[in-house]
Amino acid sequence: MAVVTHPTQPIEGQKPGTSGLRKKTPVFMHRHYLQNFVQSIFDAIGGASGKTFVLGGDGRYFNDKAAQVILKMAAAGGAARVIVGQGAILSTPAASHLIRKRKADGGIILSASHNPGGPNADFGVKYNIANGGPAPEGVTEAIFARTQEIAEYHISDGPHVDLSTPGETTLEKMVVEVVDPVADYATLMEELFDFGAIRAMVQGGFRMRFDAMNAVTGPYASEILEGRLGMAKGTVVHGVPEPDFGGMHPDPNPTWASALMEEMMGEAAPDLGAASDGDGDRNMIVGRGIYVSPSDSLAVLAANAHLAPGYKAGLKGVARSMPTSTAADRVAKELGIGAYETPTGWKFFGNLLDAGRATICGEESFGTGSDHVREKDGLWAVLLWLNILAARGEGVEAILRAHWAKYGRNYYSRHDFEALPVDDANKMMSELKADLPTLPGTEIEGLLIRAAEDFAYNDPVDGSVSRGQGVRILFEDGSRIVLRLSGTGTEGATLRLYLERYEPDSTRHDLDPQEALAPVIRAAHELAAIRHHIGRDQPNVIT
Ligand code: VG1
Ligand code: CO
Repeated sequence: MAVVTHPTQPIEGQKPGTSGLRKKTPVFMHRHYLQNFVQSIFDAIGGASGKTFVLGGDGRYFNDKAAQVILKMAAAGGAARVIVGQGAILSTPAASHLIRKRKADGGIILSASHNPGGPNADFGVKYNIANGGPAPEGVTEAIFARTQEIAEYHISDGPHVDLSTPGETTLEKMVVEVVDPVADYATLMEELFDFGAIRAMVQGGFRMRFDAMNAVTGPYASEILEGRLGMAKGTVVHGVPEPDFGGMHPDPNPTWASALMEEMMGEAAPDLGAASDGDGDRNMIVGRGIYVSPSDSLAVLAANAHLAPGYKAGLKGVARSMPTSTAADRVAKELGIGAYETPTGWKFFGNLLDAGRATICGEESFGTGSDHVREKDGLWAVLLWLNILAARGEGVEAILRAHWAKYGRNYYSRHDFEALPVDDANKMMSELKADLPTLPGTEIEGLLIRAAEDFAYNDPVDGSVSRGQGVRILFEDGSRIVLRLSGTGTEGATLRLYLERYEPDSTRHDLDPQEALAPVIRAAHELAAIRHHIGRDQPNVIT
């Protein structure tokens, strides 16, 4: 066994986006592509020598082979230990937990999250730092800079490591420790939530459906929901992770989880429906006959978290991404705690969580989480909902309606326009940005514009500034429009249009969100001249 050094050359476009580097699988499988990026990670963090890493992924096509390459490169770099999930499987939140629990120096997560998997679909690599969270911009920029100048990579020519059973082996001088991917995570969940109360609710006839979408949460949900909480076998559907997610698009929203939506809106709907994404960090919550928008879910969880043992001392603060609705801010105000607004992407919550300023965080894109790890956590959100349902003895609809009655309803929707020509999308955004200074004080569709800006974030903890994080237009009545281009897509550009309107009057809380938002939607199309630039006025996905 020996370390071999291969020449390589800078590869264009290896710039980590919202959540790591995402490309088509064949791109990642192309000669040296993965190796180049992994070596750039190790170089950017001052080498792998003597360090401990966590490694795992969502099980998508190429997950197993990529894991072997990374193990051999870590061994070549002199890493002391790599803790890897059995079968190279770890959900993103479980990886975050392992990094923290084992005090690892960092971790590599193999996933393209909610993007489809398979030989012609998507793959991704993400580096997480010692706090368990996604590398902050300073680190991802250093990684990118390294990809621009790299000349060689180092890899062991040792044999493939058997990852099929827990235990320890060595590769070069590095220990490879294979661990059960579920056990530690499930134990953490038992510490945070009142499993006894949830079990009692289940024994009293409570039923739920969890759609794992053939992705990584299957084994976690089966162990926790059916195993430890005693729910009926079959509660978890699509529970076996498959390399191509069984052809499913593992994005838990009403469009891609349509079977679950249909069941929840039907006659025989169970009490709670939930789904998770490819790597287990997202969640969709549906009550019997009622969909809970992710922004509302964040607000309800923040308002009720104290009912769970892990949060009984109350919250230190609530943080949300800028495009997420302001419903959570109203809860923070009522609780007298801090409310923070960050750019899109979980990496921006890390400092607030580490500094003890925020306890619960959320994004409109079906991501919610807390300071128990440094990633969003799909099953955590489902369990917190279960704990709240058990503690309050009420259903999802009653809880949501009571929330709106108390705080008002923030009607909210996101419209995605996918696979756009990159130049058209960029031109639209730059023309809109050029118009921003002229907008305040003007009226459009009966709405008066109060402010219009390209969002910049000043991190209150480390003082770093992140610019160009999305255009937002704020109206006098509290309505908001946000436009930004996706940083996770792999085909052309994706325009995300976020729409919000506040309705305090509880006699008007039963509108269809698209109807309630109609003037805001029209204003957005006029202001950005969407049809003019991209030739379309209908989105592909509405959430
Ligand atoms: C999307 C979401 C964002 C989320 C990111 C990663 O990014 O909008 O809120 O943090 O995906 O989610 P973008 O740049 O495409 O809008 V996932 O579940 O990686 O883990
Ligand atoms: Co995800």
